[in-house]
Amino acid sequence: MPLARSLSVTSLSGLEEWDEEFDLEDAVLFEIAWEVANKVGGIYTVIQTKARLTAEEWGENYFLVGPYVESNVRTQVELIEPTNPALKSTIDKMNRSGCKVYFGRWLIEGSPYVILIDVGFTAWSLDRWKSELWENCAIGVPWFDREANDAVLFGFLTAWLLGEVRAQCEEPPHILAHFHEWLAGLGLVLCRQRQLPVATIFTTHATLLGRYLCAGNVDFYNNLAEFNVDKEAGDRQIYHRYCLERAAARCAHVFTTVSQITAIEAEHLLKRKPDIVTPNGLNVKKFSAMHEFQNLHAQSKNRIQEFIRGHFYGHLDFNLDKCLFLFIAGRYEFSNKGADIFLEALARLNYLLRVNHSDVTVIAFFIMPARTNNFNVETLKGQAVRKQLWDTAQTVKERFGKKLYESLLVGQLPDVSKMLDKEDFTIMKRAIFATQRQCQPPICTHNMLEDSSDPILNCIRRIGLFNSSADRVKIIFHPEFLSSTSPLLPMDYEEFVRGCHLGVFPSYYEPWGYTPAECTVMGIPSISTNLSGFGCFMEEHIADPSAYGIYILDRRYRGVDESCNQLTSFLFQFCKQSRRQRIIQRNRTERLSDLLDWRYLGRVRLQSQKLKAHIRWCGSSEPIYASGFRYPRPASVPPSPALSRHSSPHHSEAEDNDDEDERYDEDLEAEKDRMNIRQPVALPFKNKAYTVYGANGDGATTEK
Ligand code: G6P
Ligand code: 1S3
Repeated sequence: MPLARSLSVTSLSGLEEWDEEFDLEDAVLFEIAWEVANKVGGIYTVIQTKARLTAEEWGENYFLVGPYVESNVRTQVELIEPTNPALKSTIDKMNRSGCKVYFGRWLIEGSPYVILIDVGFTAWSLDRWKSELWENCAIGVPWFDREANDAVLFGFLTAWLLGEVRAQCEEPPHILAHFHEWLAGLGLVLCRQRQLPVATIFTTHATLLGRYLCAGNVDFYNNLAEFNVDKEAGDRQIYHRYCLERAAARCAHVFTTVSQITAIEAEHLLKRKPDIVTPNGLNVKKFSAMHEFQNLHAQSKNRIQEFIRGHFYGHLDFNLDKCLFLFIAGRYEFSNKGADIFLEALARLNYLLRVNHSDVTVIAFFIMPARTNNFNVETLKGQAVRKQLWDTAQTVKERFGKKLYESLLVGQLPDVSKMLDKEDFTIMKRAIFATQRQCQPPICTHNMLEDSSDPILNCIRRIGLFNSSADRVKIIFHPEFLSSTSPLLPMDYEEFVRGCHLGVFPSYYEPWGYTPAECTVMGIPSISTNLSGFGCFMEEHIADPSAYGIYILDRRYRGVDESCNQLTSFLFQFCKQSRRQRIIQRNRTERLSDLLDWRYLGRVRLQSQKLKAHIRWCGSSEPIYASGFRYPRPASVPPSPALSRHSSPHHSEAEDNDDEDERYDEDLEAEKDRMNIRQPVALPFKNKAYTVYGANGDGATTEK
């Protein structure tokens, strides 16, 4: 019988030669992921933000293993000779055997060592390895699935690397190998199948099947226990990928995931309950003064306003100073990421703002990459027209200034009526004529390749939000990640987030959700859901999240229509806040950043006793969060139930006295003492019963 079929997948065996106790100082940690120095999604953020702390803790004994992608290496990695002799001989040996393995330092905070493997260079081994995989693990990978082929190559090469490192040492160290996600999982399966004495950890950041099922019309959370997983995977043609993922989860000595909700999902879909939940953190940079991040907001907001001036040229009939910038960003999964209910809520918000004669204008950005063939002409023209108006104003200003100067030189006050001459007026009239526009300001900044079937565009067509003058809600769809070198909106993502007022992430499927976490550490309020890892985590650790600008939408116990109404209400309440209230709320949001710092949030600390590898969840020296710490409500929000029902901050005496911070700290300490523990909310979930919405002309919504 093939070896792996008889493998006791959940056993913790294979590490018999490990000591009862060993010094962590001497252990070597390999962290293996497809997103090492290779940005694809959230796993990159996990590894990149955690690197400094992990490198500090493990020093010379920490190595990241990822794929070699030349364009990334050119910009992010300094290639060097391996420092460790065993690693050097391993890499040399592999390279002599027809592989291309590189060693270097990843140029991010902590400068961790990276081992990068060129999987394409070893493609000649693919067929052989695939048949070995079939022989030993009964997993057949079809030829046409390029990603799965890469996973096979990467898996065999990482297992080879780990085995070889041991072989090159006279006294092999204790090796811990932490694999992320299915693309890297095969290396783990092979380590177990070859019985390498390596302690293995597998972290899933989302399950393949969960992602696919949620994206379809399936009532996911209520049927978790019912799915025939093999059939569902087969129906979606991901059976082989699913097998790789499930094998990794089942074979790992320690299996982890990023949130409680994904732990439940993994238990049902991967048939193993995670040993531990390890929430994702960030590398938080604290400013010495509170006003610094507020200043950054103002600076970035000015830059977004400049873009808006160009984008809406000829239609700038709204007050930019009363304009709120909302955004959603991430992988383009229309319903998983909640873009569907965000659009519907925007249609309802538009109606509410109109009937209430609000002077607020909302501009909602959708930053989700889709297939395009570059920026569209109308969008680029907008920025060119804005630039031209600016240049015209400068020219006239200079001419005006010169006349004024000359008049003052001869000791006369200028005759204001003669300061602008005919030529000045001609230049200005020409510039104004250039701003005439026959069409509405564009929704989409790019030429979409699949314009007619694009879900965001189709939804906008249905709800009728076309950036018309009467609309109080405008939409801009930027189907590409932001970049500071863009000719259109030259800002990187962080700058953009800082300039916005609210991040909106009403996800249906979101194992963790870095986007609202990033907003929080930058002091920008956000909306997430109680189906996202982040939302649940915040709900668990903060007494009154909305008072801190953390709005958590209920997508568990409410139907889609109800959730959509709740989202509309959050947005409408937010629009009613004064500038002062927004500033106070941002201050509060920013205070939560410590909660999301890797330094405090916790680190995966590996220890071994006879059980070989077990993870102790620790939050730095003081594991407060693990033991149920809860942030109290901010001091300036009155404790009365009537008032605390409001989710926006209230102007109170406390705010005027400027002593809110001190009182808050006292409250915080008192709360730390109490250590109030709250149980996570239990299943079941409200039926997803997905319905198609349509906002008719007056903004009322009809369910079909
Ligand atoms: C920051 C700046 C203020 C600015 C404010 C605008 O707090 O320090 O100078 O007035 O942002 O806030 P808003 O919410 O209107 O963008
Ligand atoms: C996944 O990336 P995603 O956006 O596809 O991993 C992230 C990091 O753990 C997580 O934050 C996110 O929810 C998952 O979905």
